[in-house]
Parts: sequence; C-alpha cells; structure tokens
Amino acid sequence: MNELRFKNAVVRKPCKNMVKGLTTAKLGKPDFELACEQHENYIKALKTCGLKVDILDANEDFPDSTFIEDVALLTPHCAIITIPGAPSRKGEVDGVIKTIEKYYRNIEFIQEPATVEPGDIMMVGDHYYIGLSARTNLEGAQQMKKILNKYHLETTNVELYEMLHLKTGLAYLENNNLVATGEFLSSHVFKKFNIIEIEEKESYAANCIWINDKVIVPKGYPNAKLMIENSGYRTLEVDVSEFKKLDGGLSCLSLRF
Ligand code: CIR
Repeated sequence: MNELRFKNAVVRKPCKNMVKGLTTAKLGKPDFELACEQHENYIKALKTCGLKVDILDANEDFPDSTFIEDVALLTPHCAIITIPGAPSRKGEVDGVIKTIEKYYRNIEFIQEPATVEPGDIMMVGDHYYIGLSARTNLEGAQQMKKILNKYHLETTNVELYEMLHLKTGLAYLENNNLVATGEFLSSHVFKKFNIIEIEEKESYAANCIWINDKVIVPKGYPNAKLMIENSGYRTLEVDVSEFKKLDGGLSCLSLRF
C-alpha cells in the first residue's frame, strides 16, 4: 500500500463548443451528448476511488476547457496556476481559481513568457518530471522548478519529440511502477522504474490514472488493462472515446489532490 492518498478532484463539464477543440487525432468531431455521458461516468469512477468531486460548469468560451488538468498543478504543498501554451486555452483558468482557493492557502502563479500545461508534469513523490513540449517551454519549466524548490520539491526536465504532453505516454502508478509507451521507452530518465510497457497499438491507454491504489484505464485497451492488473492493481474502465478525438485522455479531465 502507498502512503499517498488523494481526497479531492475538480472537473469541468464539457461544453457544446468542444467540437471546435484543438486536435491532431483525425478521428472526427466528438459527439457532445455522448461526451457528457462519458464525463458523468468518469466522475463516478473518481468517486469510486474515494474522491470528493467539485464539478464546475461548462465554459463555452473555451472549447478545450474540460481538459482542466492543464491550468493548474495541485501538489500536497501548494497550488500553481499555469499559463497554457495553446493560445486558445489562455484564460481557461478563470473560474477554476475560486475552487482552488477553497482548498489551498499557498497559491503560486506562472508568469509570461512562460507557458506550462500540467499534462506535461508527472508527480513521483517529491519529484516532478516536466516535459518540454510544444505547450511547455523552458522558461515554464524553470519557473516551475523555482516554485517547487521553495517547497522542497525537485524537478527533472524531459525533452519531448513526438507526444503532445508528457503524460500522453506516461503514468506513474506509485510503488516505482511506471506505465510507458512510445518515445519514453528508450529514455534513460526513466530507467530506474519498473516499466509497464504499453504496445504501440494500445498507446492511448498509457494515459491512465492511479488513485488510491486503483487505476482508471480507458475502455477498449485489453492488453494494457491486463498488464496493469498483472502488476497488482484493481482497474476501473471508463470510455473516453469522445475526448480521445480531441487528443485528451483520462488524466486531462481532472485535477486530483
Ligand atoms: C489540447 O490540444 O490542448 C486539447 N485538445 C487536449 C488536451 C489534453 N490534455 C492533457 O493531455 N493534459
């Protein structure tokens, strides 16, 4: 058993304008009604893992705003409000801060010209891996490091070559177990972990989430699910096909702390 426990999650309902969200997936436009249904099932799964869930209203001004993970990093010691790298996503954080203030006294802010999307940040205990991507720049990683160091938290930068975000291809399941796929399989940075290797055709399932010794996995990736179960975890499956159409995965849909 791991000593880390999450108690809370914040999610934001999908908006009708999600059909205009950023994507490279070429899977067609998401079905809004189905996305809402899948989002409700996602919330149920979070609750099954023992979390209290704050559900924010949809924000039609920002098509990608349901991917709430990218506007803040919530650590056990502080909250860090970020600046997304995608121009259409700047400003998404308004409306989230009020909820974060309910839970945090230490709130820090990333400042321009830095950009950081916490889809690029993976927490491993007191250590944070930060992906340098098209969305998170070096200035962003440096500001993150400075803030995290203040709270005795360390960082390591990881250069990204193909993936949208660091956690598009990685998920830390505690107890030194790391789910990985694609470009991260050959990265020396992650050699010290027990790697649970996800094959290319199921690579989408590398974005799964550990919550209090359970792992939420996307529906439709049986080999990945089995490998995670064989590593000793109970899994919960949630269908997120409509969010996949926007390059989003399970982790992107919530802030967990
Ligand atoms: C975007 O391109 O920004 C959204 N369509 C998907 C964001 C996914 N977020 C994440 O991986 N943390």
